[in-house]
Amino acid sequence: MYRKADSEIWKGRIDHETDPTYFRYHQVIQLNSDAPEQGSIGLIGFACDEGVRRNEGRIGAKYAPIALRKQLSSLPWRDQTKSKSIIDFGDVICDDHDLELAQEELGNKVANILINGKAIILGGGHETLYGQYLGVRKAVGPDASIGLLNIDAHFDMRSYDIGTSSGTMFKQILDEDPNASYFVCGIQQYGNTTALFNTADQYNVQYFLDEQLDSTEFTQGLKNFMDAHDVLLVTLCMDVLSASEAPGVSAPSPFGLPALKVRDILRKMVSHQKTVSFSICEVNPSLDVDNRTAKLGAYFINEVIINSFK
Ligand SMILES: [Mn+2]
Repeated sequence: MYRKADSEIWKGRIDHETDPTYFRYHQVIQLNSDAPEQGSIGLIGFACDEGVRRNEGRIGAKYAPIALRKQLSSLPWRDQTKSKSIIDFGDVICDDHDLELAQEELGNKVANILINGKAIILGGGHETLYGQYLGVRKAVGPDASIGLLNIDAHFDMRSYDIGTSSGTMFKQILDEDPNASYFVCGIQQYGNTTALFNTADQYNVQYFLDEQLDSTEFTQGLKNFMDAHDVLLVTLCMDVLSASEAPGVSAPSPFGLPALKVRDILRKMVSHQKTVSFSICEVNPSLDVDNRTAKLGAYFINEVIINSFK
């Protein structure tokens, strides 16, 4: 159910052995630290696509944690503050269809990381988000208000009467947690049924369609939502991107967002001082084209690292 971080994955070009201005990620990453320093960033993988399988999607996202690390490994390390340490804590694995147990285990790992810093979760199908939420809730206690920020083409608020999946997490959380609220942007008007829009209205979800993201209403709505909560978590579902820029996902969006737009929104979300955790979900390496989606995912992870912990 768990494998430790592997130094074999963190390999790449070396321009200089000792001068940090030449460093890339694989030269600064620490593995499986027992005593992380305060203010560190912890990476934890969630090698799971059981939620995607249950949601009748195309499986393969469980290979993403390794694919994302491989793409991140050779990116230049541009942290000019020199104050961040970054630690890979390995992967929680779901091999036996027991999604609920794996999500609980991910939650425990995330809560541990949050004791000393912030947590970046390498999903996994979007069911990763539920484990991320469990970890944040465990870390901050029951009374803190949590704002869930999702960049996604879909609401992921289906009924879970016949079981939870990668399409039910936000309904699960809102049903069981009165101190959680939900903001989602990038929703595709014709990528969700009318019933799902009705569910979102019924649960007072704040949502913005892909075509509304240049408006002042969006900018102001996002700011108000972030300011109104004690703690924020951010999740990025890679199927929000245009299918041409992110082909390696279970459910591609022909009218999805451009990568630069997602980068812009992501920077706003993760630079907020209340944001403690980010997850990247739904990269599916078995459907990818020339690692395009995994590489874009690694660039987003880098943006999160650079723009948080200021
Ligand atoms: Mn999603």
